[in-house]
Amino acid sequence: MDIMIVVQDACFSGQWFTAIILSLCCFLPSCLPAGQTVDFPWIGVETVVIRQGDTAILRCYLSDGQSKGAWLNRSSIIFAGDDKWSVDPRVSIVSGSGSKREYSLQIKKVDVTDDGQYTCSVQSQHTPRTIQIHLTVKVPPKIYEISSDVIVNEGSNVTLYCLANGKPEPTISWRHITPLAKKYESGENLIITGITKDQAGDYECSAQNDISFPDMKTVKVTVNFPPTILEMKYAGVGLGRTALLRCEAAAVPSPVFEWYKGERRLIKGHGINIQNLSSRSVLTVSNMTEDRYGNYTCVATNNLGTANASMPLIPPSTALYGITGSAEVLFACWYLVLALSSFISVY
Ligand SMILES: *[C@@H]1O[C@H](CO)[C@@H](O)[C@H](O)[C@H]1NC(C)=O
Ligand SMILES: *[C@@H]1O[C@H](CO)[C@@H](O)[C@H](O)[C@H]1NC(C)=O
Ligand SMILES: *[C@@H]1O[C@H](CO)[C@@H](O)[C@H](O)[C@H]1NC(C)=O
Ligand SMILES: *[C@@H]1O[C@H](CO)[C@@H](O)[C@H](O)[C@H]1NC(C)=O
Ligand SMILES: *[C@@H]1O[C@H](CO)[C@@H](O)[C@H](O)[C@H]1NC(C)=O
Ligand SMILES: CC(=O)N[C@H]1CO[C@H](CO)[C@@H](O)[C@@H]1O
Repeated sequence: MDIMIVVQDACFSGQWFTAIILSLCCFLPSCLPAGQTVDFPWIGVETVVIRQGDTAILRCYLSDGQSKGAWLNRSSIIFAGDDKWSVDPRVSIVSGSGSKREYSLQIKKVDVTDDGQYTCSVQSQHTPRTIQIHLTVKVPPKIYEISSDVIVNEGSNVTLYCLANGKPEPTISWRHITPLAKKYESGENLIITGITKDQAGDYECSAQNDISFPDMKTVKVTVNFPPTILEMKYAGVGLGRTALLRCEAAAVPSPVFEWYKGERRLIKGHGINIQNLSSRSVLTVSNMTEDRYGNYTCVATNNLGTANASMPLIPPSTALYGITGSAEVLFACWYLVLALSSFISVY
């Protein structure tokens, strides 16, 4: 190999720098005829793996006092002997004395752009050596974009996305945060076709690679659906007492309640009171009179639909327990339970 002879000659004539350049030249593709690669038995190839932001030390030793070294980042010279050619303040030489003189390259605050091939070239009186170090920079996963919270109607198709970067490329997975914590197929996009109300809630995107803890973010999915009446209850009472009717509905968004007696809409006032919480409404009829017995209807409405349920309010004489002292106590007690439970919201 002609170039080797030139290198050797340069070394013996003390032109160490020329020798370095010449030998380094062998690694630069432009120095070689197209398509040709050269195998140097005196090349060491190593890999250094480092996390972004950490300090990397690429080890190289000069065998004796006469040897000279140089460092290259791909094809550009960083150091030639003790002369710094690079303007990058993060790079420096870690030197040492002794029989095995250290000539290592230190790179502070390593970034992804530093990833690549570094070459330490050592020129000695006898044998030139080249050490190639591949610096692999790894980056923890980071979610940089995710769907914003969505509100959809039941039955819609929903697509959520989650974009993350990292090195190696993180894998993205989705989880529905429910007691069952259903897992979905991995991928940037989560597609839910024909969403049901049970699928409402928080969806967690997790981006994971082998560098550190996964990065996680959540998207809230609100599923609107029309009302259904879950329950209608009442505490019937005798004349002059207070009756309580409770209507409970499931709906998103929260329904608006209306009460009817027969065909007539009931409004507040004249012994009638309507109190509503997000999912339930309580109708209070104080000072029960004969004409207030009858058929009561609760109507729950939201922007997706309406639902109703009816129930007859009848005097206790026709009820299961009849008008007895103990029944009155029982009703009073039931009334209390109803009154209390009505105001303990399910949410
Ligand atoms: C290595 O070279 C690349 C460009 O080729 C540059 O972005 C990077 O900062 C360099 N790193 C060091 C440590 O010199
Ligand atoms: C939802 O997706 C399914 C299957 O991809 C499709 O057949 C349907 O038409 C879509 N529905 C809507 C409301 O876009
Ligand atoms: C209850 O109704 C009766 C008969 O209508 C009436 O005389 C009485 O004042 C009412 N009491 C209350 C507290 O409204
Ligand atoms: C109560 O009223 C509703 C609606 O007005 C009606 O559908 C239902 O048949 C009535 N029930 C009785 C027992 O009258
Ligand atoms: C109650 O619902 C039925 C259908 O389920 C409907 O025909 C009726 O009009 C509703 N009544 C009221 C008062 O909204
Ligand atoms: C949201 C809702 O249902 N609001 C109703 C609560 O009750 C009053 C009567 O007291 C109604 O007027 C509201 O529409």
